[in-house]
Amino acid sequence: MDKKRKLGVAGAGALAVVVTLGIAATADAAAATLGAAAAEQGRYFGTAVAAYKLSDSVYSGILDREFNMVTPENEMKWDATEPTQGSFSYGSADQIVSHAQAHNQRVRGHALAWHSQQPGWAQNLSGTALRNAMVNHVTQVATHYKGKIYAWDVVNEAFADGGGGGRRDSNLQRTGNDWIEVAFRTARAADPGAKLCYNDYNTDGQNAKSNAVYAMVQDFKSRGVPIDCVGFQSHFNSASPVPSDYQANLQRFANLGVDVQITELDIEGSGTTQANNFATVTRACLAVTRCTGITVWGIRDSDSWRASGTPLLFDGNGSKKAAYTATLTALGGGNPTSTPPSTPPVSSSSQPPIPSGGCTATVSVNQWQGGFVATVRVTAGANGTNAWAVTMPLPSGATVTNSWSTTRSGNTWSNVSYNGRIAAGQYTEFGLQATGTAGTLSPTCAAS
Ligand code: G2I
Repeated sequence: MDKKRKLGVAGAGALAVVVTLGIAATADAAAATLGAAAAEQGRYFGTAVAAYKLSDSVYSGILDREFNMVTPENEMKWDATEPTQGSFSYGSADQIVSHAQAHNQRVRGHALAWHSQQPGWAQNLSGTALRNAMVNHVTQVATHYKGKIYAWDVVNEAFADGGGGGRRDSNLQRTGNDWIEVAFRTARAADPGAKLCYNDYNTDGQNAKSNAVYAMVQDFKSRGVPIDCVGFQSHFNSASPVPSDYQANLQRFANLGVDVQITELDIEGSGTTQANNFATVTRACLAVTRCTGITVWGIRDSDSWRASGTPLLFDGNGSKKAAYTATLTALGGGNPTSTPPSTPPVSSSSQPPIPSGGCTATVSVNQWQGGFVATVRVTAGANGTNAWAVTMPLPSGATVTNSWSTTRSGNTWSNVSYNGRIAAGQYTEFGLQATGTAGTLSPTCAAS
């Protein structure tokens, strides 16, 4: 909604002048952070996180201000979580998950099965022994994080580069072509509440590699192999630029009935060119209904695996780059250029009051044997919202294990810092995971 128009309406109509004007102005101010702006579009905005950097206050300050999804950059990989066969080590990954939960951020798990970053013992296995080790690894790790993961990269980078359109050769591939579907079925059994993704690079446009992934997803959907999402890493530079058919490629995967996500975005470059590329990628995601979020692969340029290419949204000092502003603007956010008047316009008691606007809430439930995820959509009424609270009793026997983008007090679910403001007619979503049976949930919404 147009800020000037909204303020004009408030100014002209004001009866309960001071209070209502204040709320209307705030409600319509564009979101000021990446996470908040993405949330207003029903998406998340995430970043890769390294556990050892959480004690850096510049790093964690940006993380907690801007992002509402995190991906452990290395801490959930096989070499980190099972350094010795059968002996699991979750310290660094748990640190990231705890930090995320304390800051209302969700977690993308990365990655359960991958040819790279395997512990030495797994690199030396083959055949049935390796297959069994992989299944055990997926089961153990997905069970450890059950209820805490929004989406798992179940299998990472399993297809070959180049024109062949086939699988990448690896020790896992040599255990049999069905290793990927076995990994997905195993992950579903361990954590039925997590979305299960296939994740890869050089699949961002239509090419032989993405065609091969497409055929696999189509095959999985037709045979009922559990797959919910496809991740497009989106590591771009001059040798691998943003493809012109990027959006079309996301859309064709979404049309197969999976969510799509941009999972490791970085774009080498600087200035306006880089900013325009980030805006293009962001707009492509927003244009695809099932593109549920964007994750950048690090916070500051100096945090990047490609640091010399300065491919991220913050410079080495933690200052916002042009690429940051372009991304925020593409998300519909940004600092308002016009500020509300400091003194309210003179009111006239003959004019009608501004309608309170209010909000409505609807819920969708994904129920499985023993648990469910409820996703609640909060839609703002005529005035937008500054804050909201949804009342939604759960049936007895349902126990909440996790929630995101909300704070809970008993049966009341309230906004967090970044999603209280919703423009008129727009919506945000929050969610919860619980054990038990959802039954019929009846949310009611109150706004201020
Ligand atoms: O390579 C970029 C990404 C491509 N897609 C999968 C991602 O998992 C991958 O991330 C990178 C991390 O950003 C790097 O940080 O994966 C690399 C390993 O494949 C990570 O690099 C490793 C170094 O190779 C290790 O020497 C180092 O011990 O990071 C480790 C932890 O700092």
